Amino acid sequence: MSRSNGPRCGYVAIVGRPNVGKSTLLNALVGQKISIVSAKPHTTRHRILGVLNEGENQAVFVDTPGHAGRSKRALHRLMARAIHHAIDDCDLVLILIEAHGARPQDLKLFELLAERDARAIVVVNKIDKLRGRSRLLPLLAELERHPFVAFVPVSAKTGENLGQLKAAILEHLPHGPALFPKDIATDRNTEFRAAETIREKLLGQLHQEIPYGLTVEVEHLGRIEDDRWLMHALIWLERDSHKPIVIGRDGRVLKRVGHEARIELSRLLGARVHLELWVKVREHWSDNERELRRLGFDSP
Ligand SMILES: Nc1nc2c(ncn2[C@@H]2O[C@H](COP(=O)(O)OP(=O)(O)OP(=O)(O)O)[C@@H](O)[C@H]2O)c(=O)[nH]1
Ligand SMILES: [Mg+2]
Repeated sequence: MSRSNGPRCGYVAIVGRPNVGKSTLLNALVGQKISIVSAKPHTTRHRILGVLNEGENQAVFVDTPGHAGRSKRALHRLMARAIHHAIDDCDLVLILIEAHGARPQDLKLFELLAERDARAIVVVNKIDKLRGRSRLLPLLAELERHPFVAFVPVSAKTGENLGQLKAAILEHLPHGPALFPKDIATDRNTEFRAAETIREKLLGQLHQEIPYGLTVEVEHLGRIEDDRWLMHALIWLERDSHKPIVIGRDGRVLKRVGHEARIELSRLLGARVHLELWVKVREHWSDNERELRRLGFDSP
């Protein structure tokens, strides 16, 4: 068999401004929960791989943090670097925008892709929110001015049109053998996925600025019986004054977070989980590169 008609395989970066649905799309394409999702912007903080196998073909998706322009915080600088690396290292880029239209932040990303000569598919997400598909026509006409290889309207939430998107992705991947074994769905280990799951549940319960100054560290994860795991996790906050809010009156907020996290962690580990959560304060963790590395953020 010649290389030019063998299987296809490659890396596919998923980029876009915060909250457009990148992580929801990654999970929908791979068919399992790999990357956490929330209604708040800046949910994803790391580059996270998710692997899709379609017959002999393989697409390795790279979820990235939302593109937010310039920021002085070390955490945001690391997030911006994660996006640039993903664009440079991938064979194809999916640039997500919302069906309601391209915003200035989207246009900045279009420019970045053009500067870096990236091969890109525009994914117009959240079409389930549109009243009438004809509303997409002016947007599609506008997008045609840019050198994208394809435009695909989808709903990552309902799964509409994902088949067409998968076909467009595979068509634009290079020929080559699979990079990952078929039973590997992500590059992230269980501790990372567990910490992210707990952070997702916290994002769902907390409001205002607290979620941005919060991170989760799994300090211990071990099997206590065949079908039972013990997990200790630390919730790091930047301010003492945030502690009572995260714990809640009579510990109610933390209890709810623990309950929701336990259900999902049991699914992840395929066993019952005894979860202990502690809330701790370390000022300025998100602006200290050494502290960020200790907490498992990608090296700058
Ligand atoms: N109605 C609708 N909502 C969606 C769709 N895709 C994602 N969402 C919602 O949009 C919000 C953000 O989704 P995420 O997947 O976390 O977005 P993201 O782009 O990864 O966000 P960051 O990681 O913060 O950059 C969540 O509330 C999702 O449920 C969609 O196709 N339709
Ligand atoms: Mg995300």
